[in-house]
Amino acid sequence: MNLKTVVILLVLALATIFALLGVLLTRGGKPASCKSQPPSSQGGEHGDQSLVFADLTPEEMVEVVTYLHDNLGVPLVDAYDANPSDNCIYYVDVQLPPKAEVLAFLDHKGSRPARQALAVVYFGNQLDPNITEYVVGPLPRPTAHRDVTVQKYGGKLPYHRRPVLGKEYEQIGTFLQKEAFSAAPSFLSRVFNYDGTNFASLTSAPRGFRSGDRSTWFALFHNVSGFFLHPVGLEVLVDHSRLDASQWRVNRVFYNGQYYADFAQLESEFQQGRIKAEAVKKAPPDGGFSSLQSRATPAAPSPLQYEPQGPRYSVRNNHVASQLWSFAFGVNVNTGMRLFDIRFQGQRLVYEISVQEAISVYGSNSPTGMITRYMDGSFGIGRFTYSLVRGVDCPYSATYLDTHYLIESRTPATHKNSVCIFEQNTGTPLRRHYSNLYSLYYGGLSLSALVIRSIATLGNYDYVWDFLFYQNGAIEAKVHATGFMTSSFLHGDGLDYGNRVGAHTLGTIHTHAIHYKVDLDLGGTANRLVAHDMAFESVQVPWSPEHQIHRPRLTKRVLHTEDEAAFPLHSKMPRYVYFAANSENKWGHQRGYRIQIISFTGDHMPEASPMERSISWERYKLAVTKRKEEEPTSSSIYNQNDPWTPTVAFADFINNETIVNEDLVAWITTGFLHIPHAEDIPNTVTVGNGVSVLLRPYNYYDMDPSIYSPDSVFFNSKQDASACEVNHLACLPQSASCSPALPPFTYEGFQNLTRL
Ligand SMILES: [Cu+2]
Repeated sequence: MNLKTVVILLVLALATIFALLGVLLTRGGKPASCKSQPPSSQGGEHGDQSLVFADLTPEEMVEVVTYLHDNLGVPLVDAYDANPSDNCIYYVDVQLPPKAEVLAFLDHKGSRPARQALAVVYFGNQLDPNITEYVVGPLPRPTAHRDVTVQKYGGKLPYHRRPVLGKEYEQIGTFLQKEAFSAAPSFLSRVFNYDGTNFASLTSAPRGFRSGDRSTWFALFHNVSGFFLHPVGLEVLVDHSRLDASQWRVNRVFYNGQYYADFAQLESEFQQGRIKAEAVKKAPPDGGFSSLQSRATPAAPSPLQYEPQGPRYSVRNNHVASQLWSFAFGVNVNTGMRLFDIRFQGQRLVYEISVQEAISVYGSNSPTGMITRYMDGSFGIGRFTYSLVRGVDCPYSATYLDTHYLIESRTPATHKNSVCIFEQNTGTPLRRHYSNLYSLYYGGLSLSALVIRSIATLGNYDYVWDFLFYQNGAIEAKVHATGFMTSSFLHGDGLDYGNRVGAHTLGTIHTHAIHYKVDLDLGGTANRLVAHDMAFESVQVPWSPEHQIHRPRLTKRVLHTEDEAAFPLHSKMPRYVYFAANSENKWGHQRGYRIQIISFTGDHMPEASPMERSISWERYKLAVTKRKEEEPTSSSIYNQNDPWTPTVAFADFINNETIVNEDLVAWITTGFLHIPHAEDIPNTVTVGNGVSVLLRPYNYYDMDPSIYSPDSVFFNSKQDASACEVNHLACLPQSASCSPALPPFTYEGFQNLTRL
């Protein structure tokens, strides 16, 4: 080989290296940003009709508060500062118009219903203290208010049923710190190094054993990050039933398995050496095992979803629309997210779907744990719907919306980015088939869902509330539980009530149950409820009569009354229960939507319990009743503090009325048992802790409507599947090789703090 050949080979080699480098660099370079589409170019149609369901605007809230201050004729204290013996506005929320008025407006060109507010007022500064509910209107400039309490509840609302204000909790804290604890100075300082700040407390509820009681057990924890996992073993029962806080008393004290009359007795027995003090190691400020701080440094980002040509849904005011779906939404201050007028391909399927209540019933060998039956609606699922974190709580590129509340304050609070909406590709096929018999083809459709979500944090727990809309016409209401468990100090026979999850921490057994209201309207409001199931029949084989076979047979039953349509938790419910319209599909079947419940509930509470009626909705996995304006909700915020005389007892809704060709509501219970275990530390995970209700078409359409989805993929063996004209997925390298324009990360969730 001469020198010339060597030089030529060298030049060729270098050229190849540069060419390869060029290719690699281009591939590694940042692709162009995705085309941004005008927000409504791919979504569905919006009118302003959905505003009939809209939550109050902050301006409307202010108008209502101003009106009440000017017109109630009594002094009103700002609820933020109100003593139990004051009058104050507890909350103001929208008062939705009756369904008949709304339907006349939406469907029959009727006039727009008057816009009104519901104001709940505590009258503590009266001879006969009570809670009064007013409808105030018309908005935006109210001119009248009407007391609706007796009409709604059949009588006045006794004052003792009122939810506890933040101010009352603060006063209890002050009472404990300034008064109660001062009777046990050496016990507190020597056992806990108590310095006036290093305790956190958690309330229990209900607060006693009979109507009128307001005695609450508070469990004390080390005040560190994730304090729910750091019980100190000290719990205190405070009677705060008197309206004058100076008359509040400690009724009982509990420490490490023993009960004491008060702190003075505890102190005296401690000084006499009769108390076995458990040496608890001081927790670090970040909580140690309860810390949520990452234990690893960030590495490569997790997979992201993006919309190459922008969102395929749009949002205007409280209305969401995609090519297939549309609905209105709101967040009720007590019960949380609710949707109205859900339509698929323009046809209404659901008038209302809403969360009614979430309850947890606890067991423990400590008093706070064993008495706890939290009814979260009373604490307020909506008001504790906080800012969502982009990229964790919802996809990074989701649409985020603010919500507004007026509760325990004269002024509205805005929770930024507390509702998110997105379309999600689950990465699973909604349907698919590969054929290699007789003909070769493939047909499929990716499973993507339009989702609206909010997350409520109720003290220790976080509930993720989702409503999902699928391309086959199905709707799913889903809830996941996450956040911190609450715990008891491990002592004695504690392991009969849960698992040990820390040095002194008992994760206490509890149930989660959630109640949904689903007001389906299929082809109008007159619907019926039908059950289909399967039974084996024993038959002689026609061609071989000496043999018998057991043949599955379809059983069909129309459920005629509310009693027939109420399915107790442990009853055998037909596997197909569906709402049927007064019309038929192409094949002569009544058009229907099936209710499918994904739930793991067990016993809710023995009916012998004096408080069972207050959660009697949980007796039934499904109950279908005739819809009534007088039966708007299955629970009440007043049930928590007086469950012995429930303000709303759902069981009373079931009184054998006919449900054939009536406007029907399905009330659905879903839930699960939670035995906290080591892997609930530091937080319970959503995986496996989700339950849901599915509304699925059952002969409603003539075939699966997803066949019309533009996302469908089909090709056969004679086609070139890699050609863009044949298969839209083959276009992706061109049409979707863009990088999403991600908005900057922002978070404004620490601006509306809960008072503790
Ligand atoms: Cu739990």
